[in-house]
Amino acid sequence: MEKSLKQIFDSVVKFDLDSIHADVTKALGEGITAQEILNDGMIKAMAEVGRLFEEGEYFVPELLVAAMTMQKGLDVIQPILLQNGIKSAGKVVLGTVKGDLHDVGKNLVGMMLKGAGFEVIDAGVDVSPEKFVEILKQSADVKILALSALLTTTMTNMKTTIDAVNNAGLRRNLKVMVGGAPLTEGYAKEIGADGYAADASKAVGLAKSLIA
Ligand code: B1M
Repeated sequence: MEKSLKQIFDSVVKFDLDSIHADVTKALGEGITAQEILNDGMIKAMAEVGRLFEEGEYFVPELLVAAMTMQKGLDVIQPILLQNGIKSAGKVVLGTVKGDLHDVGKNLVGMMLKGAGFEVIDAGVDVSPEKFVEILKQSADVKILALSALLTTTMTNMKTTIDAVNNAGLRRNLKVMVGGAPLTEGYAKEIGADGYAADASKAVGLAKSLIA
């Protein structure tokens, strides 16, 4: 791994909130691309943080500060990810489902969608099915509802959300896409989603294909 990428990796794993901004800026200055910084620096680091948590070396507070560190790093590359934005490919409502507080992946998906020209309404985290329905009722022309879940215990709330949206009669011109670490293509089909994406860049391809 290149030295600057290793530095970014280390800063996220050791949640060095003070140096991550400078680390990412330095790497960009050296010609390392935003994609490389994201995939080989920050996302790899979060996988390592997850491993340390599973092994009992890290606890919830460490997870939290690592996520804050990654978010701070993402803020630096955000303008680059947004650069290619062509105005409105379509409106997307994006949120993490009820009971789930994980938002780094959701934010990344939102950033990439914006970069691809989508207008993104961020519903936040721990969003109940009723809240999603309310937001969809209030926002005209939403083409896609994008749901994120990181926990096996909350992914079931994607189905509850989809059912609530269907029952409210909002599905006619609306596609639903889902994503998040515990999900699979098969699960997405089972719960009645129109598509599943494994990562943020695949989410962009999927969103484009859903409204094509
Ligand atoms: Co949590 N947590 N966490 N955590 N946490 C995981 C998810 C876990 C895998 C860790 C582990 O055990 N290895 C585990 C889940 C186990 C499971 O259910 N299978 C876990 C657990 C158990 C928990 C708690 C229950 C811990 C506890 O309290 N005992 C608790 C639950 C709280 C809650 O939500 N109710 C909890 C809490 C937290 C924090 C709040 C402290 C913090 C999140 C802070 C925040 O998000 N602001 C946190 C963190 C940081 C993690 C890990 C370490 C990192 C998550 C992350 O940000 N990844 C995570 C372990 C891991 O992922 N390796 C873990 C980086 C991010 C870029 O990736 O979010 O996967 P990700 O998003 C990807 C894809 O999944 C996909 O694209 C993204 C980019 O490529 N994607 C989509 C995501 N959403 C998408 C939507 C799409 C398409 C693609 O379309 C709509």
